[in-house]
Amino acid sequence: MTTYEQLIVERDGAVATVWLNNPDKLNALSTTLSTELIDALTELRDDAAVRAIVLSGRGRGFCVGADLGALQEPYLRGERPKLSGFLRGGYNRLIPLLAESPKPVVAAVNGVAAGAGLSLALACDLRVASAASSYMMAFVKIGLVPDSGAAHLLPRTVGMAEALALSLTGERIDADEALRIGLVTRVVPAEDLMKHTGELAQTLAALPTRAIAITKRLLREASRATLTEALDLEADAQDEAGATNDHIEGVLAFLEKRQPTFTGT
Ligand code: LHQ
Repeated sequence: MTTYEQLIVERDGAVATVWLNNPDKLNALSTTLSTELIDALTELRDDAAVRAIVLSGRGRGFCVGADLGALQEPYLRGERPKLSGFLRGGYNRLIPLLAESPKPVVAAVNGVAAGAGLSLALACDLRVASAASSYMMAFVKIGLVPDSGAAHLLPRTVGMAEALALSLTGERIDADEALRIGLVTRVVPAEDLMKHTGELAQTLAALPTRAIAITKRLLREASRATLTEALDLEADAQDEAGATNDHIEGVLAFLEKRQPTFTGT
């Protein structure tokens, strides 16, 4: 397996856990970290033995977005680099590797998730929150706008009213408030975070992986479709799912009153 400078990838059976590992800066997305994350997620996407992914941060932060330290010198020199190039070359490649991953991706949010770090969490399918975590649409605090998918993902996750409130104020909210507005799926004590998330990921990894991939794609497509179009998308997707070995296994196991063994095929 590849080794990284600011990333740790661990395997436990069919579950891969990806740790952001730039703890002194609360896992700010240095160029190294975001490049390594793109490489690791591409490798995991293409590895059939991996059937669920967990994303978490080492130290007291989950991820605080762009490494602002890298901007100091150019800004002090009076340079005004175009930020679109930075986004298109980096985060815009990274975010789909999470949001459109064919495998279920669980964020284990251990600490503060700010700016593009919150976007990373939003791009995961499920967000399990440590009671010690916090959330901040930090962009406005530095005169920027939501990026790395947050403009799309946040209103779809918490609704437009809460998305506007978080985005316009840059207010930092705690895990309980995040749960109340639907930003996270579950809050657990800090010391239970990885145990709880690991069990959840193992459960997901043992489910029909192809059906999960198709479900993720279908929900994305159907949310942009009319009802008539969605019914059609569902019918086509059901053909795909119905052609998997796991569908046959699921039906036969039910009828034979036994536990199914899904292979992800
Ligand atoms: C950091 C960072 C950080 C570097 C904490 N960078 N070191 C797109 C296009 C192009 C450019 C810019 O950005 C983007 C997308 C974005 O992500 S924009 C949003 C960028 N992120 C932020 O603005 C968040 C900045 N950080 C904070 O506001 C605070 O650190 C929070 C509220 C997240 C946490 O506060 P505390 O818990 O009090 O921790 P701290 O501020 O003491 O930070 C600990 C260390 O981490 C500290 O370093 P030091 O050497 O002093 O111990 C910080 O400088 C460093 N750090 N965020 N983004």
